Amino acid sequence: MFDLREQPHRRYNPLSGEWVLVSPHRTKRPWQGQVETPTPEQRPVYDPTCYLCPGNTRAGGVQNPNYSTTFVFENDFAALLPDGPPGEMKAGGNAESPLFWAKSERGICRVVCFSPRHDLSLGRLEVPAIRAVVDEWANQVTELGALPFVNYVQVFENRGAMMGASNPHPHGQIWATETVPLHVVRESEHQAAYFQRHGRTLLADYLEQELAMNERLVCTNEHFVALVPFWAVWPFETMVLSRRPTPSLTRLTGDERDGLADILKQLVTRYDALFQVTFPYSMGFHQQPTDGAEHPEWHLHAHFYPPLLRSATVRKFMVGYELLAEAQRDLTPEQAAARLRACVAAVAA
Ligand code: H2U
Ligand code: ZN
Repeated sequence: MFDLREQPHRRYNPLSGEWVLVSPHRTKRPWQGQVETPTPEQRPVYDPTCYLCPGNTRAGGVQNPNYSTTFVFENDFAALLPDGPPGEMKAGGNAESPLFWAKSERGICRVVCFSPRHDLSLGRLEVPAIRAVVDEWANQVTELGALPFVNYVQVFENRGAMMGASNPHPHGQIWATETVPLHVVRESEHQAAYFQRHGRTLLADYLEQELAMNERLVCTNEHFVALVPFWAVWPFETMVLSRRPTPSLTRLTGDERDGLADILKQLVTRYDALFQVTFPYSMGFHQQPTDGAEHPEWHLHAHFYPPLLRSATVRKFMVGYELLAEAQRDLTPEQAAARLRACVAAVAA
């Protein structure tokens, strides 16, 4: 019997069907539990040159209103457009060939400002202000998901220049598309197969066992749990799961929305404390397609994919073996969870 803490092994991701190579022998030294206190970067409350601040003019020439909570606008440089032929297939080369497929894709891209305050971030907003962001996300999913040609609404945030965010003003994006995108399709298939077989959501069963094992939990509250998944690829990757299996942000109760706001604050505050930096990441929610069907197999969750490995500047690169063969990590998910849990002192301070 091999030991997950000692020997190289591969772990299976039951949501995506992918594997990750784990090399724990390379980081056997126990971590000494040092807790760092974050020093918030100094940014002005209002920046006259920021295209997201209230009252300012955006790159496209439109002026933002003097908003006081959240503010949503159509992306001025949208990656997708709502007009065009519906899902039309076209061969790019030889019309008869199956090797040059293309399919038209319609969609809507929006930007969500989390707050009028230029100096804050998702982790530094008060819980009621984060709750307003949760409500905005849910409203957007309802509104965009109701459009006849929209089958999936992806809510996400790129945070930090390292992840390609174009501006430090707290904001995220929403892309609503005609096609259910690749990673969501994979998770749909695996959750559907599991639900059909067991009559429970894959993530409800997973969460129950994670709660019992208590090895990879980062923080919890009455309605949500944040943990480092068994199959995490990025060093400090986490997942946020609802305790009650619910397929969508739109189905959360008021109390659950408060719970989500609270867990997001707890988690992001820990990230910021870990290396004393506004932790860069891409995060986003996965939920049921908005194709009009019921999706009892879908269990709402968020993924956080942060690139940092050892410090504010030392990041993990997905290169070499990972690019060519398979994802790999040295730090185990259990070690990563312990380090994020240890940031609790800094969070409480
Ligand atoms: P990111 O920081 O995650 O890149 O999101 C910012 C988005 O805001 C980006 O997609 C849009 C960009 O197209 N944007 C506008 O719509 N108007 C602007 O004036 C500047 C940026
Ligand atoms: Zn701003």
